[in-house]
This record gives sequence, structure tokens and C-alpha cells, in this order.
Amino acid sequence: MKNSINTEQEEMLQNPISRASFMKTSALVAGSSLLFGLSSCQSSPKPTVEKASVKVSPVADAAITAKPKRVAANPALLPPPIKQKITQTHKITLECTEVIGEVKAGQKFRYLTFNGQVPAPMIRVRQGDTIDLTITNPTTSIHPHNVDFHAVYGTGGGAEATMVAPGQTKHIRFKTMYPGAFIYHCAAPGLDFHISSGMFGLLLVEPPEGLPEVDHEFYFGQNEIYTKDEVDANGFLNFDYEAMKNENPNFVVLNGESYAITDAVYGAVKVKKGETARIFFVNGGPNLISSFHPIGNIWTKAWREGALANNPEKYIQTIGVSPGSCAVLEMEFPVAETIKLADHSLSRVVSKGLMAVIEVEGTADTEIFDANPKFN
Ligand SMILES: [Cu+2]
Repeated sequence: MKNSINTEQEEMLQNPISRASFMKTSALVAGSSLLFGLSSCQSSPKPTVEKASVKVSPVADAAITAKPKRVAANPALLPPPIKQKITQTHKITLECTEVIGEVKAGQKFRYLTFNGQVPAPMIRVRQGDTIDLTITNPTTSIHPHNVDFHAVYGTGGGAEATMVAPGQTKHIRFKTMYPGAFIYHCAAPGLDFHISSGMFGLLLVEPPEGLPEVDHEFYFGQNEIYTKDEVDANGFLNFDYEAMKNENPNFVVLNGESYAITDAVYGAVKVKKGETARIFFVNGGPNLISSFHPIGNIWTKAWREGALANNPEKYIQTIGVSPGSCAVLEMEFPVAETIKLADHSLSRVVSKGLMAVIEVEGTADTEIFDANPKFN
């Protein structure tokens, strides 16, 4: 019987990371010795895989029949500004959930996530605050995971200390010493695969004085997804490691799914004429620079690299955001319009799923923009 379980088994056996993970799932290898890839894998007994059977991995079995879940983060759901002036400790839990979603309608994909969403939940603290982090990897996972915070002084940004095999939980504590918007991402072996599959988010360390007041704040993350061109017999787009090596993705998306934040999928973001907004933007990559541009508008203020200790640049049209970095961007909405958030590498917009929409509601202001001016 040829189906995606067999395909998955084959991929696991070809790929040292997946292979090690599969062995863990099959209870052939215990403990953390599998976490560092091929070397530990080679010294372990060979998995006995019956290629004709569909009952080798209960995890994969469940995945095939699972109803796809929404993974696209709601851009309007993020923590409010920190009002407290004295430093505090934030208890944060990241659960490494492997979720079946759809990159686009009818095309299932095995997402790897923190807390079931892409980008992972935005974490918000004030400089000097402490984060008390618990990371857990459910027994239902196939892969080991961890987290590397760019906001951390410490080995691997915490990656070594947070490595969790399926069924494990770990705990670290760190102080946020410098302000800015920083990526956090999985850095387990095969980290490009893990990040491409969804394991990245943004940690905002507000400067002591906080950020200027705005009417709205939104949260967007960009990443590219490398899959085979066609779905398999079970409707899955399987991961394409060769395409990733060549940095040639099928999809480049905002918030994890093709055109997720548009009326065609989960709905556009809505604001009103005269309001202001701030966008926290993280580029997970793993490989492509984003040329992030609001079509029909401008970044009124832009903190490149999310470096909030600096003064913002003003009226930036297109901001380059490297993979593994962030930007903090502000916008004004003087006219009613439809704004398309885009990567100005425009083939990604036209044919790879990258766009989000901000609808600015209100009456026309023909002094600023007149779509039908009368001839004099
Ligand atoms: Cu991971």
C-alpha cells in the first residue's frame, strides 16, 4: 500500500534527524542520545520498519486522519504594552506542537510549531525583566525541538539547555538585558527544516520608557515553505529537502499559510482612517530576505532590525529584513484604502502565497487622493 506513511518512513530513514526522531517514536532509542543526529543514530540499533504496513507509527497514523487546523496567527492577538515600571518575572510556556494544517485549501502540511501557531506567540517584556521559560515536547511529537532566543546572553541563545525529546520538559530562566524585537526559533538538528515548518516567533523587549502610543498593534511573520509540487494520496504536501537546499520554495507566506490574512482566507485586518498602527514583523526565513513593503502606504517610522535603542528611520518604502531578524514599523492611515503588505520580491506575491491586507475604513478624502478627478 503506497501512501504517505510509507513516504514518511522512507524520508525518516533517509534523513538523519527524522530518522532519529522516528526511532524515538518507535521506542527503539531512549533518552537524549538521539538529539544530536546521525552519530547517535548510527550507534543505535536499526529500526525495523515494515514498509508494507500502515501501523508502524501511531503518530503518523493519527496525522493522516486529523482534521487540518488553522495555524495562521491572528495578527491582532498579541500582548498589550507593558505598563509596569518595576521589573517583573514572566512565566512563559512554549509547547512544541506538531500540527496538521493546510498551506492552502486542500493541501495539507505537517507544521512544526510553538503553541500551534505561525508565527509562534509574540512574547512581550520590558528591558530588565526576567523570563521563566518552560519548554515542553508532547509525547505525540515525532521530532526533538528546542529554542534559540536572540534576546539572550547564553550558549546557543538557550538552545542547548532547552533541547527536548518527545515527552520531555525543560526549564530555563534568563534576564532580558537589551531592548529590541528579536526572533526566537527552533535550533534542533535540521533547524532549517524546523523553521521552514513554522518554529519561529518574536520576543519584544520594550525599552524602559516603553513605545509611543498607537491605535493598533499587529503581528506578522514571514517564512518560506519547501514542498513537493503535488499532494500525495492523502492530500499532504510533503517536505522537499532538495528544494530547501537550493533555496527554492514553493511558498513564501505571511503568518504560515498562503494569503492567510486576506478576505479570501481568514479575513483582512481592519483599521479606521486617521488611526495609527505598529507592526511587529519577524522573518523566520530560513533563507530568504524579505523586502517588506506596504502597497499604497509607507513605513512612517521604521526600526530596522527591530533595534529599538536607536531613533527610527522615517518614511521608508521597502525595508529589508534578513532571515533571523525583525523590524518594528509604524503606519498612518490618512485615507480610506486597501493596503497590501507585500514582499517586493514580487513573484512571491503573485505566485507563492505572500500577501496580507489592511482595510482602512472611512470616507474618501479627495484632497489627498482622488480616484476620479474632474477635469479643469
Ligand atoms: Cu523544532
